[in-house]
Amino acid sequence: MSPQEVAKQRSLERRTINNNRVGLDTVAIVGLGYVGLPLAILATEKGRRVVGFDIDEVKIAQLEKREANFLSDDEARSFREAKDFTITSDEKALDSATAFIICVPTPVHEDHEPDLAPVESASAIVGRHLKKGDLVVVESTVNPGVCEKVSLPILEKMSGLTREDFYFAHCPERINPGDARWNVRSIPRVIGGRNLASLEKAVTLYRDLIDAEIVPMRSIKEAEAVKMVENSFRDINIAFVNELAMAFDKADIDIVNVLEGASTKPFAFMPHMPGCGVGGHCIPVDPYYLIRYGAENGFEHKFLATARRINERMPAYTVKLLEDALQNKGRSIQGSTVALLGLAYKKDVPDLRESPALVIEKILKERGASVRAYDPYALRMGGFLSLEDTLSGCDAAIIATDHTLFRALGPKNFSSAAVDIVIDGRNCLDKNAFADSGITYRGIGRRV
Ligand code: SAJ
Repeated sequence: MSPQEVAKQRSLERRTINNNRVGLDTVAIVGLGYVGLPLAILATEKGRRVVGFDIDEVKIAQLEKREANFLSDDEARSFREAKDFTITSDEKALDSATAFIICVPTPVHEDHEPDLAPVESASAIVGRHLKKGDLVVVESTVNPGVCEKVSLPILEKMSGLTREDFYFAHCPERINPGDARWNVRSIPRVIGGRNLASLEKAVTLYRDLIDAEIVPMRSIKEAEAVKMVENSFRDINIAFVNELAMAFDKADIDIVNVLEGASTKPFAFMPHMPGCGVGGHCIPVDPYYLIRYGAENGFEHKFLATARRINERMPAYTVKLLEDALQNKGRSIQGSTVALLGLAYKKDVPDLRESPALVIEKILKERGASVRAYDPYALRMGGFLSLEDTLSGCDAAIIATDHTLFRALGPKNFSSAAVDIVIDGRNCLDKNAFADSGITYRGIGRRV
């Protein structure tokens, strides 16, 4: 950006530009999942006419009943009451929109290579309905450069317009599923624009939608990098405490007590918790994007790759803890019956994407155990419907997700089902309660 543009941008940071609100009254949200649906509902609350589009007709049929099991109570109520909210998989409905927000997932392939197909197809869909003067914002988490190298050319090709004819920006989503405090309305956001005009247009829209700080970045690439850094920061810090947990366990040092101690330092320490693995479609995925991006630029991200390997091995480490405990009792995994408590990738959400619990289940079955899985947020067809049913007749239990229901469990809950080994994969139980209980308690980096 030229010094004049930087100066102009600085002025942008100091003032809101209401005059740009005009022409952005009909907002289309493309992708109605964890990111897109809460944003669409918020836009309706802010008086926008909203077109919610998703290619998944089954999801659309469900949403037409104004139901979605991942919304907060407030969002669910707003969703039921929302006026001027078209929910469709019919592309034609996008013709009326003047602003398009792309909120599709960015997974990786089996080989951990980035899978940009959803972003490409969403860009093509928007491109077919793009008009002069419209705004397109990509919220999907992508590598630096993807918005301008992948999405923008597709928008131009499908619309027959050039990038000078419309506005283009990136505002990476920061949705934190299951978080009661931080949500789409309250999480500050960063935005990068293809040029200053695009930045102004996008900042104006988001300052109107979001009740939190909207921070302009100097480029789309910087905004893309911000999100990659945030999520990779989390993954490496989790890997650090997971490695510490495994090391300290051999020295009989309780990692949870140590982290609580370190958290008393009022500066320069952010606690992360060890556990049986890192799930969800963000934290275990985004570092691979950055690793790929580094390679494209001739740089090898050894640190990120190492952190990924450590976190990916935590499910197997958790099963190893069970194996050791069984062996200490002269038993083996082969032929044992194990209760797997929790399938979701994190606490109090119904989301199983990349969940470590599913990896633990797979390993247990490969090792010849029969697994009785139970998750109150993700009940399986024909599966166990209660904790008691799940535990009865089991040799051991593994807690893979620290749902509130499981956090309250104590030795009695297990002894009443004759379960004498508990592997706490989320260190969420009161370990001291297991002392003298006759039940073997092992956590990740802690034991009785
Ligand atoms: N986990 C640990 N130890 C910790 C924290 C988390 O083992 O100390 C595990 C969790 O159990 C879970 C996984 O990591 O399996 C990820 O959970 P999470 O709560 O850290 O993250 P997500 O995937 O639900 O949401 C993240 C958030 N990113 C960051 O916190 C940096 C959210 O803000 C992003 O918007 C979201 O990814 C996304 O969509 O990118």
